[in-house]
Amino acid sequence: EDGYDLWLRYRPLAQADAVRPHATQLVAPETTPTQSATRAELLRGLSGLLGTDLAVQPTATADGAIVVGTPASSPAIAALRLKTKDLGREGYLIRSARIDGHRATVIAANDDIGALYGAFHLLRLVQTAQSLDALDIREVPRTQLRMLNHWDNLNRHVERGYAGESIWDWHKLPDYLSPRYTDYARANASIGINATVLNNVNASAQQLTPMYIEKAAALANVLRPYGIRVFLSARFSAPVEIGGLKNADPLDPAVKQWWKDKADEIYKAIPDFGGFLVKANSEGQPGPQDYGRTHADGANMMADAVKPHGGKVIWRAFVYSHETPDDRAKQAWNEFVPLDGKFRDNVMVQVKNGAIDFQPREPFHPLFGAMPKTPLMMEFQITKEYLGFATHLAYLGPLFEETLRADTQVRGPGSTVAKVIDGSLHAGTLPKGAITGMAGVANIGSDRNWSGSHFDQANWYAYGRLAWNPYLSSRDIAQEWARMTFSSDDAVVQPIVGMMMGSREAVVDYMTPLGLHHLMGRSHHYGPGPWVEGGPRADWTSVYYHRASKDGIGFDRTTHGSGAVSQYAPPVAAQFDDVKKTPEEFLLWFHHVPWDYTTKSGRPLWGELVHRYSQGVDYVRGMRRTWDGLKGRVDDERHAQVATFLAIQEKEAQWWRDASIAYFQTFAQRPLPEGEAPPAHALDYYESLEFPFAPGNG
Ligand code: BDP
Repeated sequence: EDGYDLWLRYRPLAQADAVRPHATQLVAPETTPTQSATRAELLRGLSGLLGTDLAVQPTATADGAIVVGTPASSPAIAALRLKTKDLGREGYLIRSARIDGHRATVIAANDDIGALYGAFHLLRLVQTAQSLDALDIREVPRTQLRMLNHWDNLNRHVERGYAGESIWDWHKLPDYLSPRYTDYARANASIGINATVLNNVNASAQQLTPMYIEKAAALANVLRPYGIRVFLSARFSAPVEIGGLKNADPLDPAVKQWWKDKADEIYKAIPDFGGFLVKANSEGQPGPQDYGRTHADGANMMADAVKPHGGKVIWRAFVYSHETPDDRAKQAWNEFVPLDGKFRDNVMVQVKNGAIDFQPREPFHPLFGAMPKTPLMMEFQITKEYLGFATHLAYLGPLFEETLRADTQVRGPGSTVAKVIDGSLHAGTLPKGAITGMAGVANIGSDRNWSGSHFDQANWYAYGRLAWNPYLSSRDIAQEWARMTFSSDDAVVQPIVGMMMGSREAVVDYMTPLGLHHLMGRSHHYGPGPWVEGGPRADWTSVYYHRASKDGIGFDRTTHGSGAVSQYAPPVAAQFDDVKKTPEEFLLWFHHVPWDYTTKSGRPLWGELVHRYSQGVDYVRGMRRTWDGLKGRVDDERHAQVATFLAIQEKEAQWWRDASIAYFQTFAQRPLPEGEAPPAHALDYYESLEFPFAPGNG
């Protein structure tokens, strides 16, 4: 197996005998493309899993029928008079029922897309060997836009991509539609993803030219039956670059008209086009501030252009100014909070999970909860820019979950980030009909296994499941995924889930323990670079973030330091302001702490730091042992690749530990704690390593 089939492998199931009586025939309409996709998926899945061919019937004539549809598409479902009304367009019911006197399993929805989602759910039940007796399932997604952000360039280079080239073969589009696009759509629909931004946020204006609109339209046609709407990243200066205008000032009538015309042109080609994603005035990208205007001026101008077509504008809050020398962690809040309530109702502001940049661990972004009148969309990074690229096994479910469960306390205890994202926390203050959503920076590429490694598929999967329901547990998701992806045998699943659940924490330990952050190699972010200093911007260096000196280490963001803590609600601010109350995982994020500060373990800070680095490496050794023990129980091809990647991970974890310890010891000026091995090389060796061809760089 090469991993192409993802979690939709549909290999013969050990427990097939128990399921077969529930899958004797299929009653499913086939008059629309979505209905055809639903029927085809059920036939493919069930015949693979059960080794039987289901008879497709117009009505249920025997026990064990699977009956799928909407009240409009299926007379049998209409006759059941199920309460489908409050399911919306995408929700569904799965029920054990009697139809014409026969035992049946019913998948019912209001719309074809809900039925497709229900079909994938039923397949998941079978794949994970759950009983199909007495089913009574009701599912409605908690967020409306569940979106992937591809950071794919038109030349197929993927920014921060570690899985080969872009999946989009722009050159051969619109004529050649790779079958991969359909499999991409199936995989996404299986986890409820319903939107995709095809191109990089560092956008090329070319994407909006007629030739590329036509190519995007061809992709939209493939994705549409699976409920996936296409969005495009828009370059703010496009009116100048491809429109021949003198400027891109959002208040200039000619600029407004240009975007209106552009929107009309796109909607002609893609009637259900989702809208624009915009990165503006961030990291050198053009934006409204170039003309003395605000983010709201820019977003609203574009929102007005897509509004007549039902489009959205998703405006990113990942901004930090070129001029401000202030703590970078504070800048998005400073720029956006004053704009709360000033955006059009079809604008969403997309906020990264943390205020710096997709680090192995960050406290939740202080914007969550701070803009009660603006729909905020979560932005997670599925691709592992800062977590070891494709070769390190790091299951991101716990990272996503930790952020979603974080308590902003803005409306008292229990004001979780998940409740900000699903709109429930600010239901009274958000604009009427405000949209909710989550975005994940995709880890998908042209590699045969899609994500560059077998285990990185789990991050795509977990992201989708949490976008559908931000309250799910990452452990449950790991169980599901491992069963579908590797084996339904518990003796395989449990060790794999065990490996996965601690894997992200291990990366934190061997890269950036105790709240350290942004210590990766300069610009490519491969390997350790705590010594990185100088260059164009202080906040692109490591020394800016760790601030190590003879007296201690860490970034003082308290009220005595940068004051970033004050951007959180008072109870959270008070907690982070107090070194004793700050959770240890954020210690050096918020505090500059002396080397002999006593940590919770009783070890002095220096000893604790070294201990964490070693603990991270040990965890990887443990994963290798566990994985070796699964040889012969997982197919050889995938087993061998994972084993090799784990060996790479151990080597690189050791490199991270050794280089970091060698570097920080020059400040701590203390011996290594007893029993800790010295770094394999001297510091200058680590500093001398260069990786000009590391993948994924901008
Ligand atoms: C950083 C990446 C950079 C992206 C930027 C962004 O290093 O390549 O362009 O975020 O999100 O994580 O815009």
